[in-house]
Amino acid sequence: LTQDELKKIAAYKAVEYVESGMVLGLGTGSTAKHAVDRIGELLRQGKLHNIVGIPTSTKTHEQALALGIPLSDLDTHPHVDLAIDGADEVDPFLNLVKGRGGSLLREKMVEGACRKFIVIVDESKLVKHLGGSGLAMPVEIVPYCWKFTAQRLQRLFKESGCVAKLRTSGENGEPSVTDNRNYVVDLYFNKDIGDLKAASDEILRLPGVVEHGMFLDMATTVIVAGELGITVKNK
Ligand code: DER
Repeated sequence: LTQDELKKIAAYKAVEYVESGMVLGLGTGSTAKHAVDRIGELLRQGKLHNIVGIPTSTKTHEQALALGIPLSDLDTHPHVDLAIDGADEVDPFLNLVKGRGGSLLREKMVEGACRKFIVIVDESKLVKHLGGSGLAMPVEIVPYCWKFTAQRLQRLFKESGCVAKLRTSGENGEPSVTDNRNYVVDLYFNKDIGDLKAASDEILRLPGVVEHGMFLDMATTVIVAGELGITVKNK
């Protein structure tokens, strides 16, 4: 099975938890895309009805709109029944790294407002510790004096050999800009982050920081699709 087929299997399994009448947080990324497609399909087939979707990015907003999924936002629906979204890393305690797609702020807002948050991953996302895989841990920051903020982030985790890199897009290396008109600094650790809560607090205390990609104690269920089948992990 290809990685995308595994992502689709996990996504379809998660949509089985969707009931008619729900207000749904719609995730962002290649795995969540399958879940949003599936919700649109079930609505079209009349197997689901009066669903309201709260998209976690303009990209998901456009996808859901094209599928005819009725959309709203957190101002109108401050309490969300269920969110389904992917993740970049999942540790054994269901803590996540998210945001490599750059949507972490709206994802964390929507998923933080949910009664249930189902994470859908293929087995390659499972890690022992967050941040140790050498992949990026994203931090959304304001554009003003981004170098100053990036330096302060890097210094925070000096002993973890942390390197902070501004996320750029396109060939001319312009800074990537999020849906909220902010920048993203990716933190690269050469060993795992250790005390996640302490790291989270220290990052959020920096005045130029908007939000980071560690989703601690937020997932209620993680659905993992692997070669040997589907595993459902509950908090
Ligand atoms: O950027 C994000 O937060 C995405 O949800 C990411 O965590 C998972 O993206 P993927 O499903 O394309 O791997």
